[in-house]
Amino acid sequence: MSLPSFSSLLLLSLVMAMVAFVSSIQDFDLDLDLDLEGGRHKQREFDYFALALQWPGTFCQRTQHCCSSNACCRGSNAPTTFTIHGLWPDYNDGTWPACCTKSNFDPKEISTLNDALEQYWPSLSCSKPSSCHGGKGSFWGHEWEKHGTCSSPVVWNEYDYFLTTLNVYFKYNVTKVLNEAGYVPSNSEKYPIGGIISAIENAFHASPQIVCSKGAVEELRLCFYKDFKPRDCAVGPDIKIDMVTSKGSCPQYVSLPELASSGRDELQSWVADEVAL
Ligand code: U2P
Repeated sequence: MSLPSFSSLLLLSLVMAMVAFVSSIQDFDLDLDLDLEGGRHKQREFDYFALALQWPGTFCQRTQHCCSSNACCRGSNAPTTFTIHGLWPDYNDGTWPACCTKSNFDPKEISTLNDALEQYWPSLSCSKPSSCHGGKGSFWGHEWEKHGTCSSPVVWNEYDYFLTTLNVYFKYNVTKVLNEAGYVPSNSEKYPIGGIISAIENAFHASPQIVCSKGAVEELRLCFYKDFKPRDCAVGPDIKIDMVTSKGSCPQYVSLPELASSGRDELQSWVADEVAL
């Protein structure tokens, strides 16, 4: 067998170098696709924001017992306007990213916002929601870890997430718009859901999404482009019209209940319990 010539050896090593180069490029692509964070695939950038608001008059009807973290139990100081549930980055197809980074909630980072958050973003329940990386935590911690961490490249840190949400909430005052249109809290009136939606569309030039429970408005969502200009919540080109509608789970006529007085009675027994301890 004759030995390979110098030129064929050179050709062979050139080919091998090219194969190694091409496969290193492919490995690099693969690394980008499989960029793991906290053991899960990195989630793609969201399409829009939903500002989710809750109606205490409906939520607080569910209060079984009281605790210091539940704003339903503040007696005459319980909230009587829509309060914040969260600012949610969403996809146009009706799904959403969640728990995107390992950034754990740190209450110290938002201590200067505490008073505003207690007033406008209170928990309306005593139960502790699950945190992203095991265990249970606060309502704010849950919202930051589940949704806030998915808000880049618009919002990058915890403080910005809460401040941005408060600012959007103040700018688009749903309670005021509804009151001015005659939709005031009442335990006897029922209002046409179409009228409520129109009042919001007229004020903000975008359709909200409304969620009901037993015929009462429970949650109302306003939606925004990434620059916080209002946009319709319900339909994008790639979502089926009946998947999410403005009316959500609501009947033709809905109620906007006043805050239940039972919360106040329970407050007294809760305060008494605390004092007795
Ligand atoms: O609607 C029920 C729960 O689903 C989560 N949700 C809903 C819509 C959406 O766009 N994004 C989203 O996360 C909410 O879960 P939470 O943030 O309360 O854990 C909502 O309560």
